[in-house]
Amino acid sequence: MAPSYHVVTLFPEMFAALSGFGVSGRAIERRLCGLSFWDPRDFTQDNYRTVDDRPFGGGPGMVMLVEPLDLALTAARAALRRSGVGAPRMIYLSPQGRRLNQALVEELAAEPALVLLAGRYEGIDERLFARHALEEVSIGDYVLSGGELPAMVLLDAVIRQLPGALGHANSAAEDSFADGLLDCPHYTRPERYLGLTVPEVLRGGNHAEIARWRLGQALDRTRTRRPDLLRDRRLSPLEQALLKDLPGPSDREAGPV
Ligand code: 9WO
Repeated sequence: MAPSYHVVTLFPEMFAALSGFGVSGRAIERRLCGLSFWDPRDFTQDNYRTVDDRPFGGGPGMVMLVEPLDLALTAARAALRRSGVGAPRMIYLSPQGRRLNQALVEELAAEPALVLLAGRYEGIDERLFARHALEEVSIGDYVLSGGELPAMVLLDAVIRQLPGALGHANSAAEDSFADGLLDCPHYTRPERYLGLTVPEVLRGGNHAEIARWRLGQALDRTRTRRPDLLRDRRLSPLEQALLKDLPGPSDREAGPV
């Protein structure tokens, strides 16, 4: 069965950015995964279809009502139950959460289903956490105006990992991040642009040498820009040798003038 992704959101139309374009749009079109929406407003009982109210204790802004969210999450879970999925991971996108990284993306891409909750306003009534086992996931340390963009970021990263989402010519396993390193530089035609040339090694056809150069570049960039990534990663003997041969941080080339 293809995995199914369920999003609880007041703004399902925003997800056209995910379902209408590129790799994710194609994957959904080709039924490599399902994408459905549960609008808390459809689970309100009052004439005004109220989904928010003022915070107890005072303060600015509004808080999302617990009941419409509870009913929307319960409906999503019931739909999954009917399709044979027992206890889906349920994720609330929030700056308080575990930071999203490629390891978590790969974990989530192996799940048969995910339920995502995108909040709005100042947040959700805390009692929702007593009703549902929500994991909190953050895409970075900044505040947005809602969880929809983070939910789309997570789904985009997950969907491109699904078998068949990328052409077999470039599989997700080839991504440099899959390897725990930053990407190497890329070049395409022309060979010379305003006096700027393509590294010689890439124009020769020596594929082993090209692979070695790319790995060296990826290691160099990772050491310079994200040394934290290297500290968390074991290095192969080849990688250790390449790193030793790289110029130290002191004799790096100057940037553009
Ligand atoms: C709004 C606000 C206003 C005044 C003082 C503190 C405040 N906090 C917030 C807030 O966190 N609003 C959130 C908006 C409520 C939940 C949805 N929103 C959200 C999610 N903003 N940013 C995210 C998010 C999610 C995942 N990764 C990064 C950011």
